[in-house]
Amino acid sequence: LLSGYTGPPGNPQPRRDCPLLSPLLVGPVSVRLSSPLSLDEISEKNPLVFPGGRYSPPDCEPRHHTAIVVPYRNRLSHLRALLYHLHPFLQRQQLHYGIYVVHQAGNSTFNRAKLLNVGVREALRDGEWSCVFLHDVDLLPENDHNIYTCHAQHPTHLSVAMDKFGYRLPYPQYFGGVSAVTPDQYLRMNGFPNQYWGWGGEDDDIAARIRLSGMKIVRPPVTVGHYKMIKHKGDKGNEENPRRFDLLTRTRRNWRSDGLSSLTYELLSKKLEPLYTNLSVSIGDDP
Ligand code: UD2
Ligand code: MN
Repeated sequence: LLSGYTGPPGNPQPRRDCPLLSPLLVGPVSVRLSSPLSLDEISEKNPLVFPGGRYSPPDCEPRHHTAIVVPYRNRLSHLRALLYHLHPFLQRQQLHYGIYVVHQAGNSTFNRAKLLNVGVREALRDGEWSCVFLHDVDLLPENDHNIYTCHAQHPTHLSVAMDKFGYRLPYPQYFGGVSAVTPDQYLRMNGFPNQYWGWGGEDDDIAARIRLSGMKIVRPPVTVGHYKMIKHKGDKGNEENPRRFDLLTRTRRNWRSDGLSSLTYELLSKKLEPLYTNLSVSIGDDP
């Protein structure tokens, strides 16, 4: 090849792959727990984010394509803090990413795992993603070496060290907070349970599915997996689920029939907001 040859005239030069390790990473970051900024102000700070909360690095070909799915209802101040923090965080990681907020419409009992099923299915419809993150709205990562990508074989649990648990894993099978799956892993475990209405247990069910479908949980080092949880009280409509212990005894029997394979819902709207894609969804209620 002649040095300096840039291809036939008018043909854009194929872009260089992004480096294996982003040069933009800074390591530990301090997070502001509540953002005084409005969504408009956050948009102004993120001029390269496209409608729907999409981003792709401007100067290199991204190696990773990550959708972030956030189960959501009535937590606007947390959502603002998350978007304020996460957009620059993911941009420093040089990812191609998109943020999906799955909004449970109506006042029925909250169902985090079912919302996650909806979010994964709808995000994958967009055909861009090789990795899907399942992200509580109130968790802010404190170290950008905690890279938001998937492991090829096994589901990942990212929020291993949270302030609320004294920056330690509360128990070995813990899978709550922030985790990630590839589309293959998601299919293999038949997604997440649809039957956990109200607070608790659904994360342990997901961890059990991972084991039952022959996979394991991988994690970043504790020093890197630091998160702050914005302090909050329990939400109305998400009271402790008294049936969670009983349901958990049945995961082994139920995981193949309850999950992605039995998922039904009505997508009320899909709207490309400046900082995220809003999926408004009707998922029914605790029978
Ligand atoms: C823990 C887990 C969480 C989940 C939950 C039990 C951590 C850090 N997280 O969270 O992953 O397993 O226990 O269900 O340990 N949400 C709303 N609106 C509501 C209710 C919930 O948006 O009215 C969403 C929101 O994204 C929130 C998530 O659901 O972060 C989990 O609910 P939570 O924050 O009330 O529960 P928490 O902190 O005990
Ligand atoms: Mn929380």
